[in-house]
Amino acid sequence: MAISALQQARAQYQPKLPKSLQGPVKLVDGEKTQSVADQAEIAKLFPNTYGMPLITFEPGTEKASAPAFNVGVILSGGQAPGGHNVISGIFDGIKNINPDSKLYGFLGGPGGLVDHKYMEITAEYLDAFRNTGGFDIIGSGRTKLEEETQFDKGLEILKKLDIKALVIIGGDDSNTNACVLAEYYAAKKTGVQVIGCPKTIDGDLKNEMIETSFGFDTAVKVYSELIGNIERDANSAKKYWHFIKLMGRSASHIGLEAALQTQPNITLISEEVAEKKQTLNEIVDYMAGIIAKRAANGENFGVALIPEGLIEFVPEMKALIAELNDLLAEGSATEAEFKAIKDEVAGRAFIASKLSAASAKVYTSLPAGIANQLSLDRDPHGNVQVSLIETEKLLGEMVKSRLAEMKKAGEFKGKFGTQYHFFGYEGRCAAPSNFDADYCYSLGYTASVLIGAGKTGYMASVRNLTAPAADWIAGGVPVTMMMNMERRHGHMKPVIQKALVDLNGAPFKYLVANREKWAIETCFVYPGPIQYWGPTEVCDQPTKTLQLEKAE
Ligand code: FBP
Repeated sequence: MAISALQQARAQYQPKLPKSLQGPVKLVDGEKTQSVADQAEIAKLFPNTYGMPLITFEPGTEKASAPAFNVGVILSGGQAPGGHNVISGIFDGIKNINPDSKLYGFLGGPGGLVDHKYMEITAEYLDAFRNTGGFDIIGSGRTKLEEETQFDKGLEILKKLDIKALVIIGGDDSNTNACVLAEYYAAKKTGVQVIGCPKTIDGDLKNEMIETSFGFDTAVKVYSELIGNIERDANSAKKYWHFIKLMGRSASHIGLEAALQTQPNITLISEEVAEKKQTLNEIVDYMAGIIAKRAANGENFGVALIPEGLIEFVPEMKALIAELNDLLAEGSATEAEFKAIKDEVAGRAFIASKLSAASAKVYTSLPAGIANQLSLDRDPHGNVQVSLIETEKLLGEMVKSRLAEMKKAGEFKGKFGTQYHFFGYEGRCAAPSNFDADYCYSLGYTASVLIGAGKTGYMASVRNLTAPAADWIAGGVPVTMMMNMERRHGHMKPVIQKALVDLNGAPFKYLVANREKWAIETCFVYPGPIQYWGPTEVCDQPTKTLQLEKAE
């Protein structure tokens, strides 16, 4: 198979490990833990895995050795750069404990465990994937592991393959489910351990013990390169406003980090929109105001960053979406009546007639294309798929109308031409940055040590990430420690608390302190492509988010 020159050279890269993992490892138990909230309920739901101590690794004197054992691994959910290095870390870690240990990969995500689809990951097979992006080594999937029948089906194959431990590499929901599985297998005394690893480009799986999820660093660096290139194009041609939507689902961490790296003119942060209870018109006024001010300075160009989940955070849109979800629920009479209407204008009028007065007003004020997307694009659960809604175009069209009104009133004398972009998939499988290559390998290696020590219900944790890799602190954090109770699909459930952008945190405050200047003046920064070789300040920098948080 042909591989690129970069891939060939990158295959030789030996990821860096923290000092504590470079030789024999000593496990040091810390304080007993409790969940971030709802302690009594969570303790009751997880009698076997609640309250366990934090674990920190230190350099030890005795090399761990054990009879050969088998481990299974699952990649769950959206791709994130570095997943292959987590697997490499697990592989090298378990072979270090006993060279006859084996690693099995379940294929296509959690569904592979339930459907007994697996492969053995051999040294030869793995070598082609070291330091590469993607999840194609075993594939990923979004099947949720939630039902006891799935756990039992999984156990059959784990027992058949004599697997001692399962590593689940996933986001907050997958790690929540990993913990439920750990508890279930512990309660049934199956002898199967479950360990989690924090993955997601969205950056919303983070807390005191998990400083960042893997993949965030590389993905945002890729988007920042592209944004920087667009900024330079905008500043060269001086004729377009680029509206760029960025992945990240509900959280705006990606948009915030990309803004810190590239200093665009406008950065919307969903969490701020929610906090200020901003309406769509207020957001549009804010954007149009900046565009008019720049136009007054003769600058009819700029760059605006828009988080993927924005519209869910605009209270009036949230209410409208909720009403539409109910109204158009699969199998409902209204849905059937609506589907029978072939004319789009009549269809929109029909929907408007069924909505509350407030939601009807918002719905009819939307550009026709967006109103159609809201009523047509639904997921298998009957929900509007907000990620498919072209928020960047919605805002572009609304800003255009607003600027036309301002022109009539003599408040805008410039020109407004737009280009639209959506960056997400471009970054999810990029070759991991040195940071992610090292971080992921360390996470995988950490998981192997936790397995060797017989732990279950833990997430691999590697901290102190703004220091050189040798000084990173590795260990384990009980997953129950990150949990609280939340309402999901009408029921209260224990889940890992999602970390949205903290409006009191240093990264957001930095944006606020600078955004007026960045809006009017042209302060673009062009980060360029990720570098793998060269000066450490170019190749090994962690994200600005991590650096600002650390300096707090
Ligand atoms: P995870 O939370 O599973 O890591 O996925 C994140 C993400 O990349 C989001 O940013 C995006 O909204 C979503 O996946 C897209 O999902 P899909 O790959 O199913 O289109």
